[in-house]
Amino acid sequence: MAATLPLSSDQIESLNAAGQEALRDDYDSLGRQLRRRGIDVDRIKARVAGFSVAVPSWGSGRGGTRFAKFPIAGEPTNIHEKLADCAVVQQLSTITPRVSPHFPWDKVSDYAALREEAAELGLGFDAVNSNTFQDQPGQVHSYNTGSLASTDSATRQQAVEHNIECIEIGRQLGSRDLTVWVGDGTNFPGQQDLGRSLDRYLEAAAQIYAALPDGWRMLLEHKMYEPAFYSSVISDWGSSTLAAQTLGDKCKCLVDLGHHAPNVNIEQIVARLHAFGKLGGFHFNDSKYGDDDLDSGSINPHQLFLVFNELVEAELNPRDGFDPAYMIDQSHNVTDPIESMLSSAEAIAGAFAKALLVDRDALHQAQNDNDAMMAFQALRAAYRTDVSPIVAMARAEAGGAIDVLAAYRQSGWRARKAQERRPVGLGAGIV
Ligand SMILES: [Mn+2]
Repeated sequence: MAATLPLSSDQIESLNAAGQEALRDDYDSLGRQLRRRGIDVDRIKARVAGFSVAVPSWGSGRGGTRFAKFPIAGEPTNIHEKLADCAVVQQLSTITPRVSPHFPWDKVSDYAALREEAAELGLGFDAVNSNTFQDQPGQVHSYNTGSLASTDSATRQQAVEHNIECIEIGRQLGSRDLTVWVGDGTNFPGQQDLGRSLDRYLEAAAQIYAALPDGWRMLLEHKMYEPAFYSSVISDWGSSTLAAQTLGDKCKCLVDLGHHAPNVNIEQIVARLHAFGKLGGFHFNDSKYGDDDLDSGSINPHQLFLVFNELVEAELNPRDGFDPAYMIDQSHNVTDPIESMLSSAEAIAGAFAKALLVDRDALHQAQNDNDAMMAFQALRAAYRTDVSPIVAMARAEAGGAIDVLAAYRQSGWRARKAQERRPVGLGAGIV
């Protein structure tokens, strides 16, 4: 099907034409530098061109905190407008070809039509996300006592049925993963029995697991705190792994960068989960103090690189079908969400490219020799390489923009949408 892309290809091409010569110069220069290190720049570029990361439908809107959300004019207010904005990100960046939908936020009456609408925009669908962390209008049982781990059996059943409905919607959209994150937990010591709440969660989650179609996976996303501030039922990768192991082979863990205590060694968690065939997905973002959901690579790009270093190691040593679902998961509180997703996609692809530059033989040799300094230098040499010409060249060759932000701003997309779309209301808005 011929895609009907949202932006003018001519405009992108003419902007690219102006930057083509400088990019070629930088790319060739980097190519010479890498050749001296025994690396073929075109091979790295081909790997970057083959890389992709999903964007969440809700990421196309402004996020907020529990205090406030400050919407911008021209924000999307329904799944159709969200898809259009995600298509802009894909057209310019060329590495975000799939959208991860969220229900009930993205509910429509005809999912076959929605799938077609996305395909016409050059998009497919990634993991389906269920939502049992807030109540919806007309909902019979409140999640104020929790969802899958609620003490109320009817509430647990409602949460199970919602997840099964998400699987059914996902089947129609062409998804193959269900991501389950629950806000269940407590705010007071003693509020719930820590053991029995996990028992209830596991019993309910097993009912969802039993409904998984062939070829589907259930991804458990852990989160240390918020909305529960004393204890979360699936608080960390330990709880997540134990739950995934209890539920079965089709259940994997999903690591969200921001869902850990400050300074936790997340790259090691990646390695551990992979070692047991339980790494099912990764959510990219960044944080300074807690689960800030800041833009990927904006605070700690070195950590992002180290995570990708483990993902590349994992890919080279596959166990139990290494095929993690990658997604950007951030809250865009002060930027145009499209610009944040463009900038983040570039940061993520760059971290992947740097991880590909690591001299694995040198690294492994130094590790075997217990040469800490040279092992570190193998990583350092890759990390300090400016890979932006590789990422930009891969993008331009795929029809994207050399300078994604300049191309987006020149397109006037948001100003046009501000005329066409209805305004978003004020209010609190945790994404
Ligand atoms: Mn997440």
